[in-house]
Amino acid sequence: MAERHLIPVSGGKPVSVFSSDLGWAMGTNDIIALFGYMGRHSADTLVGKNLDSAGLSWEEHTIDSGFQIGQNVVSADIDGNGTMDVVAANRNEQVCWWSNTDGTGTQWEEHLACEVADWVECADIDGDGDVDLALASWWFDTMLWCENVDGNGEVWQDHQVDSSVIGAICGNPCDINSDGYLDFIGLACLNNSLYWWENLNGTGTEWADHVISDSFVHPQAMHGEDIDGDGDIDVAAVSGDEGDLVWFRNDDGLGGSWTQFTVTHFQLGLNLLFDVHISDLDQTGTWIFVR
Ligand SMILES: [Ca+2]
Ligand SMILES: [Ca+2]
Ligand SMILES: [Ca+2]
Ligand SMILES: [Ca+2]
Repeated sequence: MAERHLIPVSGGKPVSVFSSDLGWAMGTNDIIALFGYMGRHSADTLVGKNLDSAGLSWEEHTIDSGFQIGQNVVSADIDGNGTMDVVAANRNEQVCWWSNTDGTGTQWEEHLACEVADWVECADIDGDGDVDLALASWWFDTMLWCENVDGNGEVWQDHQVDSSVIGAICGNPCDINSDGYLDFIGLACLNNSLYWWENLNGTGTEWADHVISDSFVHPQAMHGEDIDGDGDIDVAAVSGDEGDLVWFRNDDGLGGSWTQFTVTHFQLGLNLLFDVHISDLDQTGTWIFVR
């Protein structure tokens, strides 16, 4: 049985957390927590916590105390200067990023990237070497991405992937058909469907949609990872209403055929599963996290 460690936070219940080395203690991963629409409707705060090498000592830092109704938070080097920056989306369809200006995690400068989405993940969608934003918008039923035009996060151009995703959440970039081009996975919560979109030419300007499942009730989150260790990307998903955690096997390694397996069923009541992530924390196998 794994040992459990509690990381105390002063801001109530975080709506999204992410791990990244923000530079407070070099070489150790910090935790970023976003406080959003659950329990905190004012003075929403983005905080990071400093970790010692054993993960037992934490210090709280505020990155921004004015980011309202946050939805999710991630981290990547948006301006390409070698420091890990912070990116978050909120339910006002705003996607902001904070530059870690001196690389120590103590000085942050806020930038508005776009106002078209409420879910963000970071990846080099067009393969030109800089970090772009993979986006989903519940409000606009759209999956899209924003191109980091000059590579320093100052100028962004949005590109549509699919504008008919009813109840879109979670645009997660991963290479489903193993051709070297980053594809998208995402879900239509109100259509009970999970999809992937194929990045046809590798530049993110042409996409083809493919169904993973059209009968998964009210999906809330999904994440791509090689769950069975056979070299291709599979997909884990959670249903908030049903309390189901499942994974879909990428049968042919090309995203053309999927088989659903149930991991577990949670007796949690309604709407209590919000997120799923996959990681090999201890190099002994794959762990699936839900929240
Ligand atoms: Ca940076
Ligand atoms: Ca790019
Ligand atoms: Ca691909
Ligand atoms: Ca696999």
